[in-house]
Amino acid sequence: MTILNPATGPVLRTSYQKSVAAYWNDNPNDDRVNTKLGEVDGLYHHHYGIGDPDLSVLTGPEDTRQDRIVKELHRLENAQADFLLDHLGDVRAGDRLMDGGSGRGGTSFMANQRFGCQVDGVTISEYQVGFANGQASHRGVADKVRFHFRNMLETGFEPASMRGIWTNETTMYVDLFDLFREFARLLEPGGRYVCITGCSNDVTGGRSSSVSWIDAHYGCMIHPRSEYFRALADNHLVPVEVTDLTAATIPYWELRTKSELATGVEKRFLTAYQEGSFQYLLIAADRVGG
Ligand code: GPP
Ligand code: MG
Repeated sequence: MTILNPATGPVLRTSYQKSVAAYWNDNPNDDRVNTKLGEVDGLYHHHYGIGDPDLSVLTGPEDTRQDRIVKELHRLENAQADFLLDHLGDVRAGDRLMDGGSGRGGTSFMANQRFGCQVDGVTISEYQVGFANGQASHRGVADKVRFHFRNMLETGFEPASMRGIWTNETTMYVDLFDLFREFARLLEPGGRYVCITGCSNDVTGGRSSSVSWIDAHYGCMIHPRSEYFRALADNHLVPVEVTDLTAATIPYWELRTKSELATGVEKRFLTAYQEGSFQYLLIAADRVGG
């Protein structure tokens, strides 16, 4: 059955998009690294962490060590989302924000908690829409935080309707020129776009085997750093801040290697970051012009 977004037609337009949706619809069967962390405080994330872990979690009683690691990894993932939200600028309770690729909703709930405003999350995974809307009801914020089965490349939302938009590790699934064209359409003049992403480093030349391995693991297509800035510039989005978070995320990955929830991707991230072929970036940009 083809599901239509009433405003735009089919939500999944290509076989690649269908395969990405299938991955995230089937993922819950083998997803303890995200569900166990989410259970700590009810914020379920699909992104990584930043900041200095408290390494004392690795010492102390062995029977509770794994729980301490889980809590610490989750704290670093919350810190990453907080850092992203710090860059959305002046958001008022009457504003509207959009989460592009909203996953299980963690960053959207944190945004609503912080700003008190409406948040619309879009994802092409129907499982994620259901999970996140369930969380919204459970948290008593379903009137303000809503998740939609929509494609962030063609949301169907009204032009200039968003004060801010973010993508938290989701841009590696889409063409950046198509994405930023849609975001430029959705943002009000002076609105802010914030992106946290992993990108390949143009300076090191072609993509490394670790970056290719990460792509294969998640079924994504990591973009070079340069492509972000070309696609932003082409779409009336002017960077106001760029932060290289690579050094800040390495300790998260080191701690994750010590968790029984480790998935095997940890050493690829560590190699890619340490050899310099991959970077973890925050980019904040303003919507300018007509
Ligand atoms: C997944 O987070 C994030 C992605 C699949 C995007 C890829 C990100 C890059 C920076 C390349 P997750 O929390 O679902 O992954 P995991 O299950 O490994 O924790
Ligand atoms: Mg995760």
